[in-house]
Amino acid sequence: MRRSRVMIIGAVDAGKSTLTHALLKRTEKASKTQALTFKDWIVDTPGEYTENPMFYKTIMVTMMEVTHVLFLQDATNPKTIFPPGFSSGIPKLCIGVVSKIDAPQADVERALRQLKSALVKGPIIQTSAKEGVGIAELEELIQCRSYEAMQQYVQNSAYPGLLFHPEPPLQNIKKDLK
Ligand SMILES: Nc1nc2c(ncn2[C@@H]2O[C@H](COP(=O)(O)OP(=O)(O)OP(=O)(O)O)[C@@H](O)[C@H]2O)c(=O)[nH]1
Ligand SMILES: [Mg+2]
Repeated sequence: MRRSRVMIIGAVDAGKSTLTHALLKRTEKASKTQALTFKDWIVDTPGEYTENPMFYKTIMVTMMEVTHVLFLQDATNPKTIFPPGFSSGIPKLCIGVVSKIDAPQADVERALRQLKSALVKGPIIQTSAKEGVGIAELEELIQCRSYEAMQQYVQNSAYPGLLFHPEPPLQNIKKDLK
């Protein structure tokens, strides 16, 4: 099987380039991304491309070349740029990624809510590219080539910062508490 290829989308400053370098084990520091950037098996995008519908067409065309699309949500950003159900228009394997969980002002629960709204279905993983947290697990998720395989990976993983959305309803809740 050919190697998985991913595209990373998300707001300006969400940490897309820093995550790209972490996944590629490169030590260079990220600077502002100006255009679609092909780095090995990763397509890094400028935040403006997801923020501005004018660029949607360019993004969609390039997306055809990848197997996975990573939706990056910055845990320190109260805002999200992803419209509800955004992933439904993307015929690729979508993965929600929370970035910057190490930051003091990170609000991981908020980022998870934002990604659950954007993603119809798929895994959501918490990461810190700065501290290398969740990066190995994200790499393994990217090796999975179906939603079923990703779901299985999530079920078997010991990493606590990982869920599969939508989560199954809680079992054994006593509906009748009378
Ligand atoms: N604390 C913390 N900061 C991070 C992390 N990842 C990225 N940053 C910081 O966030 C800022 C933006 O990072 P970039 O990787 O350039 O963001 P980007 O999404 O590529 O931005 P654009 O190319 O402008 O769209 C930089 O100052 C990074 O140092 C992280 O895991 N933790
Ligand atoms: Mg960038």
